[in-house]
Amino acid sequence: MDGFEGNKGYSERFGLHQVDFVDGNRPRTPKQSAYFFAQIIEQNGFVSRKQDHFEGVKISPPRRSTPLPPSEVPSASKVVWEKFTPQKKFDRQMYHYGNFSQNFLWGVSSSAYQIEGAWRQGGKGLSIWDKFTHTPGNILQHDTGDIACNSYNKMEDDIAALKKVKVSHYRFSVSWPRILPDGTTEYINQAGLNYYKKLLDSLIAANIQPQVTLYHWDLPQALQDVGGWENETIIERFRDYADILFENLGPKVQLWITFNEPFIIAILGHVQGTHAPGILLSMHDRPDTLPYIVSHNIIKAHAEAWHVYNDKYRASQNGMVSITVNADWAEPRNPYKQEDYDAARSVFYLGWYAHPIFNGDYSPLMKRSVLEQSLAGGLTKSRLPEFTPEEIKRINGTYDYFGLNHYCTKSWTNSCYRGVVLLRDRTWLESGSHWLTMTPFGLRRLLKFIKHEFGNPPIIITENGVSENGPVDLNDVHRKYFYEKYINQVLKAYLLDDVNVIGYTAWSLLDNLEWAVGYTERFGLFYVNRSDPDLSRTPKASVSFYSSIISCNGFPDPASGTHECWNSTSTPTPTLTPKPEGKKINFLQSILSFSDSWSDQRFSKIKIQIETYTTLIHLT
Ligand code: GBH
Repeated sequence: MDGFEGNKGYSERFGLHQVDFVDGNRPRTPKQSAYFFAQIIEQNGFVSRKQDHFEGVKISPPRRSTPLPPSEVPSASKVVWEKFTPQKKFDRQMYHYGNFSQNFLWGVSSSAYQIEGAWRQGGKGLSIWDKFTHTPGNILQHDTGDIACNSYNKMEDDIAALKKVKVSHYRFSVSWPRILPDGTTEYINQAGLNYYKKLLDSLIAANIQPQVTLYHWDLPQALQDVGGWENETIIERFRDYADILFENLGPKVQLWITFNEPFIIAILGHVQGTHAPGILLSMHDRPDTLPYIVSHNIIKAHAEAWHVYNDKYRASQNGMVSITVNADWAEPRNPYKQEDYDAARSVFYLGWYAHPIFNGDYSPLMKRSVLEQSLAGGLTKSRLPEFTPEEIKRINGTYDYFGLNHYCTKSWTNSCYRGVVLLRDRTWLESGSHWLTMTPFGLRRLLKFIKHEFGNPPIIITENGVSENGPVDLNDVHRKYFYEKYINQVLKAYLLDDVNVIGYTAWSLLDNLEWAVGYTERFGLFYVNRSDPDLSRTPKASVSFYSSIISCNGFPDPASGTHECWNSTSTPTPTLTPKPEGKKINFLQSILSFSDSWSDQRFSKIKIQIETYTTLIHLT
């Protein structure tokens, strides 16, 4: 316990127990370390790394912490943390050799607004992103998607790029206003349908399977004018749009995605205002139920589209329809601290969408936390709308696989003063995007989490990738590092944890319009020269590297001989020794360019947004 430290008196405290020297009884309070040490004693050392489960470890929170209500919900995150918390860095980084399943899908991904350009060509109507990028102050350096990569007119170049990577599938999205200029079936734009039919034919001719996203954020502006996702009539509009795509494109498509990242639509579009339609909740006189209503309608619209396919097209087309949710992995900052553990558990926002679709209804955890926050905010009932029993039934099971976008892991803590807080772990490598650190280990954990939480569905990783900004360097070592490490973790999930991963899709084929930050952050496997009027595409070094992983269908063991599939220009086959984390890559922090190039007003808007975001994210 804390005691008398010679000439330092009581100012230095070495105790496992704190002693209150003001109180005549000298009460002792155990510190966190006391519990930790007790645990070591109890286990007579450390839990063996060979053991799959983290046994006998129960840590009571320190006496003075704010007690958090125990979760009545058994969360799969617990299973994952218990398995991985004792894992040493060495094991975490250790290479695993082996192959994916024989028909594993290897692809790259893109989205319509980010690459197509041709914003007023071929009868296309306007989308909310056309309006948003043309509104001054919304996009860094006033970039727009007017021309983007001009993929609408450069189909051959894109197909050539895809062939170079040797992908087996290509994920792209359809621009809703290109097919239905005012969002309704009143007028169907044949030129738009023809463009996608031609794209599908070219892909099939190149032996590349298409994976088509119906909605990657570019809502017809005409529908936004009548309330967009807030207006529940959008459910029928989306169903009709889906019906037209299934009917016209379906014979050429086996893999569909209804929505890309509904969480981003709800939060960035309708709370923070950094994405179209640009609603900043705290600055509008809007009900703060908005993101919940938007999400509620998206979930129903997804279910309706799935049912249309199921009822009208499945028998003849026999494809798979699902939704893509985005998810970070959440780590408790200190896994031995109950508050951090609870903090991390509360931020699994993917369940907002996945739970109703995969398990039926919003999760009890979601319901409880939104209710608590609503009551704490002075409301008399929860902000979260309810599904009727019929709706629950209609939504439950509307998936044929699990679509996952994943970029990184975040570390969480709970401080008594500030509540749930996101921390930055300085040891994690950075990228060209301030929000993205290279944290490969989290992908394996997230995959295992999804397996347990959502009934072991087949999973397709529909996006995973990294960015750079600043000067162009075609030798993108950071991207090679990223793909090597992340894909190796996917392999571990598949081979060691029995996760049913059936495909992997790299984001992105081309450097493209990275939404609010314009063309400043580049996620492409191919560099797009924006000062060349032809917008030429040049492969970065990661192309041949990723292509080698594809040809090898994973990571062949060098001990079993030389492998033809390893392209000589890609990095040598990894060795058994884990590579060091590497030097910190000095990318410009995009957050700095925010303050430089965006107006002060814009910057303060971001600060408010970050706060709103932190509050909201906790609700889920
Ligand atoms: C995906 O979103 C998108 O599907 C894809 O279109 C996009 O290009 C890709 O990732 C890369 O971002 O600057 O703090 O406001 C992933 C979700 C949404 C995460 C935007 C980063 C900006 C955070 N991304 N968000 S912030």
